[in-house]
Amino acid sequence: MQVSREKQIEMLRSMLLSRRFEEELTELCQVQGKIPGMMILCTGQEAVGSGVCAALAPQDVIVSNHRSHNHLLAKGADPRALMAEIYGKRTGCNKGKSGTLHLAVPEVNAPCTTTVVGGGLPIAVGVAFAQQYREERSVTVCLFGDGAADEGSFHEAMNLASLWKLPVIFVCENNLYAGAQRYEEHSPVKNMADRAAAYAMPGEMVDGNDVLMVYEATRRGRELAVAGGGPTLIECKTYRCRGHGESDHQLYQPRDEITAWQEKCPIPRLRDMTLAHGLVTAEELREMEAEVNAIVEDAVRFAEESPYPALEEALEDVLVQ
Ligand SMILES: Cc1ncc(C[n+]2csc(CCOP(=O)(O)OP(=O)(O)O)c2C)c(N)n1
Repeated sequence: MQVSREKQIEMLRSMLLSRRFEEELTELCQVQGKIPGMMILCTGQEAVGSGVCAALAPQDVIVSNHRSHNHLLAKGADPRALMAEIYGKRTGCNKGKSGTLHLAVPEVNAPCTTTVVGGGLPIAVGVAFAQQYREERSVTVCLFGDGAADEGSFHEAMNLASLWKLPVIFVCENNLYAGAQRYEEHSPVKNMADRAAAYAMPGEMVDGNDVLMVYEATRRGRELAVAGGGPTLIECKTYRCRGHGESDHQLYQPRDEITAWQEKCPIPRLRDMTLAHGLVTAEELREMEAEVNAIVEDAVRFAEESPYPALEEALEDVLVQ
């Protein structure tokens, strides 16, 4: 099926925004030392979140993980509120209490980012159960890494989702590494998508650097799920171009492997294709890049000018039972 011009432009813009946002984060934490704590980026993997979210409706839910910036921006999170949160400011989407690793943006139906590897899977199944129970026409997408697919929670989530035909799409972002461990060192199956057969659900393996393929696979998974057909497992083969976090020197990643994958970067891939097919002009592309730069600049300014939360605020929004 032909992906519309509007969708292609939307995905290109979404990937560009995500890349620019994270380039700025690298500068802010590594060069300027303005953001404390661990910084985990998705550079090179943008086609996954941007492709998935472009195939979703606003009412659909995503459950993300520690590598979440691209997912949240693609789902429509406000870059200002995200940046302020990453700075730990009161104007952040979680009032400065989550920082980069636990971002939640309920307004765009991204209620949970969990850093517990594999922890998002049962949560997503629970959300999908609620959607089914309430007879909503919506789905939940759980985005997780290849490492998470080797946790027990993965198997439990897949089993229950299939048994109850829940409207959930499992998206495994296989970036070849789980921390410093290569895929082959932690998983005996060649393709994570093959595991779908064990739970009687469709499994699709796609080039995770091809945003159109990711989009199409998600669209199919959504169609099936809202029709009551149950879950799908989509494995997106991609690559983590930076270290696990920004303090990781990537000594275990062969240099030529990184270079080879950088050459398969999803952004120029879609940009060149849209240009070649006459879907955008070079001038329109320049405008899009300028617009994205301005959004990120504005988000940084907003975050810097925002106050930190007061000490007493640490006791607010705490659930006591
Ligand atoms: C239950 C649990 N075990 C271990 C960790 C430490 N840890 C954080 S990220 C990570 C690697 C996860 O790899 P993967 O799921 O492939 O995601 P990626 O980082 O590649 O996006 C590990 C082991 C954790 N946060 N939670």
